[in-house]
Amino acid sequence: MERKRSRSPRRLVPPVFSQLNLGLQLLFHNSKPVCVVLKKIKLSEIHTVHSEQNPPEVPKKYWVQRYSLFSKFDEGIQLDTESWYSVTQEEIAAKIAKTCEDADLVLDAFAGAGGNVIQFAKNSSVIAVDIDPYKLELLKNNSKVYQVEHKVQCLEGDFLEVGKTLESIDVVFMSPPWGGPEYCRAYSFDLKGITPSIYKVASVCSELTRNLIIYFPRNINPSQVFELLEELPNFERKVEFHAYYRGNKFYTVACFIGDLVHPDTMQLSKLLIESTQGKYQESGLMQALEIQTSLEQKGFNATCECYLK
Ligand code: MGP
Ligand code: SAH
Repeated sequence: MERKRSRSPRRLVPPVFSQLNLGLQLLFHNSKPVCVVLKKIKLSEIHTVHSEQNPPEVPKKYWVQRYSLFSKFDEGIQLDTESWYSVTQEEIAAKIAKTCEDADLVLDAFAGAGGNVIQFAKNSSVIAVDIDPYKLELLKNNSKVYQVEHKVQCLEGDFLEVGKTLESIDVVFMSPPWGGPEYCRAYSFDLKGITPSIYKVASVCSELTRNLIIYFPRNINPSQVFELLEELPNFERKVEFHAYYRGNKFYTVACFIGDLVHPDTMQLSKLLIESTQGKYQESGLMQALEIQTSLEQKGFNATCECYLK
């Protein structure tokens, strides 16, 4: 009898790499252009410590990585069960915070025990929202360990409600619940499974900011991320994916949407010309003037108006 070969989801090329090329690309989603950048970001070796027995309530896998979660772990960091598996590793949180270090005010819509909040608070004031009051207790404790507690304002509640009460924020970050460690069993993570609805969350964010960063599992499907743009009508249609790697292990993805993405405009103009052949009626991707200038330099005066909004 012929044996069927089954390939585990882990061995397949993840959707983000099967659908996108590294570097800059112009794609069309729902017939509208989206400027997409995919970068691989290398992390240093994980800091694992095997010497001590893990406490019974903490899975060994996370316990041995505790100093990669928080380098100051021994100075009094506190986590609960959900935080152990969902906290953002310190090196990744620091890299994300670096991308928006000039922001005065950052909002973390799903703040948890503070993995991201602490790194944002090194450069910016931070509003930390969480529906679970105990998470905010942990976050306050952990912010003290890193001496940034004076930069953090905690708001308890459902972000869908709390977000509506806020005004203009420079950058909104979120690392929503992915449904626990089982998320990676599927080849493609379904954004529709996130509670609360990520589409409703994006819609609330569209009133608050022009800069959104979402932390996603490695099996994220990019076309579902482009669907989020429908909830963000005021945003530039630009999305940048940062795929984090440790050695050969693909870890997680941060997705930057809006003004935080700064693609090389000349390169983008070239892509626009090549892929639309001057037929596309509206751009929405860049300042019209920038497009006009670069098109003129290439002798495309006649098609210029096609690209203006
Ligand atoms: P992981 O999949 O548990 O670890 O999470 P790893 O080492 O990739 O597991 P493997 O055994 O499959 O190889 C990796 C990272 O994703 C964690 O350190 C968290 O930062 C983040 N993460 C994991 N989960 C289950 C969640 C979640 O539910 N919500 C959020 N926001 N982040 C999560
Ligand atoms: N980035 C965090 C981890 C976030 S885990 C860190 O590094 O520590 C996701 C968090 O979302 C959990 O703490 C959970 O309590 C919170 N959450 C779930 N539903 C929420 C909602 N509707 N509004 C706000 N927070 C919510």
